Amino acid sequence: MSQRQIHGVTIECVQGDITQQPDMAAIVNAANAELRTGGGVAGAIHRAAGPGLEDECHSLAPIRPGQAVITGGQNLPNKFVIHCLGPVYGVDEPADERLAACYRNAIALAEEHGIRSLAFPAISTGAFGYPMEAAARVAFSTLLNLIGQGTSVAHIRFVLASEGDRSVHDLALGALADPDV
Ligand code: AR6
Repeated sequence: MSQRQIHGVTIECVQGDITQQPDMAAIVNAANAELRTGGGVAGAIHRAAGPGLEDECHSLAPIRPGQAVITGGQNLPNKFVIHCLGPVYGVDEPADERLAACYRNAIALAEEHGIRSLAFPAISTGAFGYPMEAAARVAFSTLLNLIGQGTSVAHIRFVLASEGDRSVHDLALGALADPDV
Protein backbone atom coordinates (compact mmCIF):
# COMPACT_ATOMS: atom_id res chain seq x y z
CA MET A 1 0.00 0.00 0.00
CA SER A 2 1.16 3.50 -0.66
CA GLN A 3 -0.27 6.70 0.68
CA ARG A 4 0.07 10.39 0.00
CA GLN A 5 -1.17 13.38 2.03
CA ILE A 6 -2.10 16.38 -0.05
CA HIS A 7 -3.46 19.49 1.65
CA GLY A 8 -4.82 17.32 4.47
CA VAL A 9 -6.43 14.76 2.13
CA THR A 10 -5.17 11.17 2.23
CA ILE A 11 -4.99 9.37 -1.12
CA GLU A 12 -3.94 5.73 -1.06
CA CYS A 13 -3.70 2.75 -3.39
CA VAL A 14 -4.38 -0.78 -2.18
CA GLN A 15 -4.81 -4.14 -3.85
CA GLY A 16 -8.15 -5.66 -2.91
CA ASP A 17 -11.88 -5.96 -3.47
CA ILE A 18 -14.03 -2.83 -3.62
CA THR A 19 -16.81 -4.62 -1.72
CA GLN A 20 -14.51 -5.25 1.27
CA GLN A 21 -13.89 -1.68 2.44
CA PRO A 22 -15.92 -1.43 5.65
CA ASP A 23 -14.08 1.67 6.91
CA MET A 24 -15.19 3.77 3.93
CA ALA A 25 -18.45 5.74 4.05
CA ALA A 26 -18.99 5.17 0.34
CA ILE A 27 -17.69 3.06 -2.52
CA VAL A 28 -17.82 3.85 -6.21
CA ASN A 29 -19.32 1.48 -8.77
CA ALA A 30 -17.92 1.16 -12.31
CA ALA A 31 -21.48 0.94 -13.55
CA ASN A 32 -23.27 0.25 -16.81
CA ALA A 33 -25.72 2.79 -18.26
CA GLU A 34 -28.73 0.83 -17.03
CA LEU A 35 -27.31 0.57 -13.49
CA ARG A 36 -27.90 -3.17 -13.61
CA THR A 37 -25.81 -5.98 -12.15
CA GLY A 38 -23.34 -6.73 -15.01
CA GLY A 39 -19.82 -8.12 -14.51
CA GLY A 40 -16.59 -6.87 -12.88
CA VAL A 41 -17.01 -4.25 -10.16
CA ALA A 42 -20.73 -3.79 -10.86
CA GLY A 43 -21.39 -7.51 -10.51
CA ALA A 44 -19.41 -7.73 -7.26
CA ILE A 45 -21.15 -4.67 -5.77
CA HIS A 46 -24.66 -5.80 -6.70
CA ARG A 47 -24.01 -9.33 -5.39
CA ALA A 48 -22.71 -8.00 -2.08
CA ALA A 49 -25.41 -5.32 -1.74
CA GLY A 50 -28.33 -7.62 -2.57
CA PRO A 51 -31.34 -7.07 -4.86
CA GLY A 52 -32.39 -3.89 -3.06
CA LEU A 53 -29.58 -2.07 -4.86
CA GLU A 54 -30.99 -2.77 -8.33
CA ASP A 55 -34.43 -1.70 -7.07
CA GLU A 56 -32.98 1.57 -5.80
CA CYS A 57 -31.08 2.09 -9.08
CA HIS A 58 -34.11 1.53 -11.28
CA SER A 59 -35.53 5.06 -11.22
CA LEU A 60 -32.07 6.67 -11.67
CA ALA A 61 -31.19 4.88 -14.94
CA PRO A 62 -30.10 5.35 -17.65
CA ILE A 63 -27.01 7.48 -17.08
CA ARG A 64 -24.54 8.93 -19.61
CA PRO A 65 -20.74 8.47 -19.80
CA GLY A 66 -19.17 10.73 -17.18
CA GLN A 67 -22.33 10.94 -15.08
CA ALA A 68 -22.62 9.78 -11.45
CA VAL A 69 -25.63 8.99 -9.25
CA ILE A 70 -25.87 7.96 -5.62
CA THR A 71 -27.81 5.26 -3.73
CA GLY A 72 -27.69 3.71 -0.31
CA GLY A 73 -25.37 0.79 0.36
CA GLN A 74 -28.09 -1.79 1.11
CA ASN A 75 -26.31 -4.88 2.55
CA LEU A 76 -22.83 -3.45 1.97
CA PRO A 77 -20.88 -2.18 4.99
CA ASN A 78 -20.86 1.27 3.33
CA LYS A 79 -23.60 3.84 3.78
CA PHE A 80 -23.58 4.90 0.11
CA VAL A 81 -22.71 3.68 -3.37
CA ILE A 82 -21.84 6.26 -6.04
CA HIS A 83 -22.43 4.79 -9.49
CA CYS A 84 -20.27 6.20 -12.31
CA LEU A 85 -20.53 5.34 -15.99
CA GLY A 86 -17.02 5.46 -17.43
CA PRO A 87 -16.34 5.91 -21.15
CA VAL A 88 -15.99 2.88 -23.42
CA TYR A 89 -12.44 3.40 -24.68
CA GLY A 90 -12.36 4.30 -28.38
CA VAL A 91 -16.13 4.89 -28.48
CA ASP A 92 -17.16 7.55 -25.96
CA GLU A 93 -14.98 10.50 -26.92
CA PRO A 94 -13.16 12.44 -25.67
CA ALA A 95 -12.44 9.55 -23.32
CA ASP A 96 -10.15 11.48 -20.96
CA GLU A 97 -12.77 14.19 -20.40
CA ARG A 98 -15.52 11.65 -19.79
CA LEU A 99 -13.35 9.75 -17.33
CA ALA A 100 -12.34 12.96 -15.54
CA ALA A 101 -16.05 13.86 -15.30
CA CYS A 102 -16.68 10.58 -13.45
CA TYR A 103 -14.19 11.54 -10.74
CA ARG A 104 -15.41 15.15 -10.54
CA ASN A 105 -19.07 14.13 -10.33
CA ALA A 106 -18.35 11.40 -7.76
CA ILE A 107 -16.53 13.89 -5.50
CA ALA A 108 -19.33 16.46 -5.95
CA LEU A 109 -21.93 13.88 -4.83
CA ALA A 110 -19.74 12.88 -1.90
CA GLU A 111 -19.49 16.51 -0.81
CA GLU A 112 -23.26 17.01 -1.12
CA HIS A 113 -23.89 13.99 1.11
CA GLY A 114 -21.23 14.73 3.73
CA ILE A 115 -19.17 11.69 2.73
CA ARG A 116 -15.61 12.03 4.02
CA SER A 117 -14.18 8.66 2.96
CA LEU A 118 -14.60 7.21 -0.53
CA ALA A 119 -13.15 4.16 -2.30
CA PHE A 120 -12.80 4.08 -6.09
CA PRO A 121 -12.12 1.19 -8.45
CA ALA A 122 -10.16 1.89 -11.65
CA ILE A 123 -13.22 3.01 -13.64
CA SER A 124 -13.31 1.97 -17.34
CA THR A 125 -10.13 -0.17 -17.17
CA GLY A 126 -11.90 -3.56 -17.36
CA ALA A 127 -14.69 -4.34 -19.81
CA PHE A 128 -14.54 -0.76 -21.16
CA GLY A 129 -10.88 -1.15 -22.23
CA TYR A 130 -9.27 2.08 -21.01
CA PRO A 131 -5.47 1.55 -20.72
CA MET A 132 -4.60 1.33 -17.01
CA GLU A 133 -1.72 3.82 -16.92
CA ALA A 134 -3.56 6.51 -18.89
CA ALA A 135 -6.66 6.02 -16.74
CA ALA A 136 -4.61 6.35 -13.54
CA ARG A 137 -3.10 9.63 -14.78
CA VAL A 138 -6.56 11.04 -15.56
CA ALA A 139 -7.92 9.91 -12.20
CA PHE A 140 -5.14 11.41 -10.08
CA SER A 141 -4.70 14.64 -12.03
CA THR A 142 -8.45 15.26 -11.73
CA LEU A 143 -8.49 14.48 -8.01
CA LEU A 144 -5.41 16.58 -7.27
CA ASN A 145 -7.05 19.52 -9.03
CA LEU A 146 -10.18 19.11 -6.90
CA ILE A 147 -8.08 18.84 -3.75
CA GLY A 148 -6.27 22.03 -4.77
CA GLN A 149 -9.64 23.80 -4.95
CA GLY A 150 -10.59 22.46 -1.50
CA THR A 151 -12.80 19.47 -0.75
CA SER A 152 -14.59 18.16 2.32
CA VAL A 153 -13.62 14.58 1.39
CA ALA A 154 -10.72 13.64 3.66
CA HIS A 155 -9.80 10.10 2.60
CA ILE A 156 -9.73 8.70 -0.95
CA ARG A 157 -8.75 5.07 -1.53
CA PHE A 158 -8.10 3.37 -4.86
CA VAL A 159 -8.86 -0.35 -4.65
CA LEU A 160 -7.11 -2.21 -7.47
CA ALA A 161 -7.76 -5.79 -8.51
CA SER A 162 -4.09 -6.83 -8.84
CA GLU A 163 -0.68 -5.89 -7.42
CA GLY A 164 0.35 -4.86 -10.95
CA ASP A 165 -2.56 -2.43 -11.23
CA ARG A 166 -1.76 -1.10 -7.76
CA SER A 167 1.84 -0.42 -8.70
CA VAL A 168 0.78 1.39 -11.90
CA HIS A 169 -1.43 3.60 -9.71
CA ASP A 170 1.34 4.13 -7.14
CA LEU A 171 3.66 5.37 -9.87
CA ALA A 172 1.03 7.67 -11.39
CA LEU A 173 0.17 9.12 -7.98
CA GLY A 174 3.83 9.63 -7.05
CA ALA A 175 4.59 11.35 -10.37
CA LEU A 176 2.14 14.22 -9.88
CA ALA A 177 3.21 17.50 -8.32
CA ASP A 178 1.20 18.87 -5.40
CA PRO A 179 -1.53 21.23 -6.57
CA ASP A 180 -1.26 24.93 -5.73
CA VAL A 181 -3.39 25.96 -2.80
N1 AR6 B 1 -12.74 -4.79 -6.71
C1 AR6 B 1 -11.85 -3.91 -7.26
N2 AR6 B 1 -11.55 -3.86 -8.57
C2 AR6 B 1 -12.17 -4.76 -9.38
C3 AR6 B 1 -13.11 -5.71 -8.90
C4 AR6 B 1 -13.38 -5.70 -7.50
N3 AR6 B 1 -14.26 -6.55 -6.93
N4 AR6 B 1 -13.57 -6.44 -9.95
C5 AR6 B 1 -12.94 -5.97 -11.05
N5 AR6 B 1 -12.09 -4.96 -10.71
P1 AR6 B 1 -14.98 -3.24 -14.79
P2 AR6 B 1 -15.46 -0.91 -16.53
C6 AR6 B 1 -11.26 -4.10 -11.60
O1 AR6 B 1 -15.05 -4.15 -15.98
O2 AR6 B 1 -14.22 -1.15 -17.35
C7 AR6 B 1 -19.38 -4.27 -16.14
O3 AR6 B 1 -19.80 -5.45 -16.71
C8 AR6 B 1 -10.98 -4.60 -13.00
O4 AR6 B 1 -9.84 -5.46 -13.00
O5 AR6 B 1 -15.70 -3.63 -13.57
O6 AR6 B 1 -15.79 0.51 -16.12
C9 AR6 B 1 -20.48 -3.23 -16.04
O7 AR6 B 1 -21.72 -3.84 -16.04
C10 AR6 B 1 -10.72 -3.31 -13.74
O8 AR6 B 1 -9.36 -2.87 -13.57
O9 AR6 B 1 -15.51 -1.75 -15.16
C11 AR6 B 1 -20.27 -2.36 -17.26
O10 AR6 B 1 -20.99 -2.81 -18.37
C12 AR6 B 1 -11.62 -2.28 -13.04
O11 AR6 B 1 -11.99 -2.89 -11.80
C13 AR6 B 1 -18.80 -2.47 -17.56
O12 AR6 B 1 -18.37 -3.69 -16.97
C14 AR6 B 1 -12.89 -1.90 -13.80
O13 AR6 B 1 -13.42 -3.04 -14.47
C15 AR6 B 1 -17.98 -1.37 -16.95
O14 AR6 B 1 -16.65 -1.49 -17.38
